[in-house]
Amino acid sequence: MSAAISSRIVEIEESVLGKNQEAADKNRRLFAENGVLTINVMSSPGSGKTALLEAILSRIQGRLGAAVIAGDCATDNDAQRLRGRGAEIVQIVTGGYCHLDSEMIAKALPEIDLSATRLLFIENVGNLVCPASFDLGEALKIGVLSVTEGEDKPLKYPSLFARVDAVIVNKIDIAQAVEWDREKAMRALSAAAPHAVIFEVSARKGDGLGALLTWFEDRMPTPKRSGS
Ligand SMILES: Nc1nc2c(ncn2[C@@H]2O[C@H](COP(=O)(O)OP(=O)(O)OP(=O)(O)O)[C@@H](O)[C@H]2O)c(=O)[nH]1
Ligand SMILES: [Mg+2]
Repeated sequence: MSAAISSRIVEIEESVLGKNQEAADKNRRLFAENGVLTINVMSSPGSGKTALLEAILSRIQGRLGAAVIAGDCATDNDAQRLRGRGAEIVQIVTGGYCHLDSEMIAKALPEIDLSATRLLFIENVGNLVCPASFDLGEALKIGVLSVTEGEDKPLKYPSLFARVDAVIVNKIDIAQAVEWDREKAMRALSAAAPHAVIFEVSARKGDGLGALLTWFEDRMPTPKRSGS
């Protein structure tokens, strides 16, 4: 690749990320004004993001206002699964794009009553690479790693794991059956995500979800809107 072409690619990347950052900053201000804790959930396809959100919404139903923006390349399957648990659900179908960006989130926000929302989960498109580069305006980035994926994934996809505030190790109910090497995984996580809090959970059985929810609730901001 010539030097001219590669410098043009760098310019385009910078302009895409710069535009993304502007909308992310606006989203973040809106979340802060409304006292919404926004959580960007990222992982490979099938690690259990939607299953986790189904379990979390069922637990907080009637107690905490919650909403989910679910990103998917092609379907609204996740939104259909998440409905009926007392939360506002918005599906973004990206039409093939491998990640959500902050402008997509900004366009979805009018569909959510932020003043009644304390927790807003964003289920990113299943992908361990692209979502990591796009700030959506969230307060917390969460990585999900399931025991069926292999203990080395944090080392193979370091850009995502280096950015997350917490890692949820999911599907621990089947850890033994798939010979999950917990020590090896924890070594990989402490190298790739040294600052992340680790939660070991089963979205299916409910193990570990109480501690995870307490961690979220401890981080919920108070609304800054005047009169509230
Ligand atoms: N045994 C077990 N299976 C789980 C658990 N969590 C999720 N699964 C299963 O894993 C499969 C994938 O779960 P999803 O929730 O669709 O995963 P996802 O990360 O949302 O997938 P994408 O949206 O496609 O990226 C489903 O068959 C779930 O039932 C768990 O804790 N234990
Ligand atoms: Mg999903």
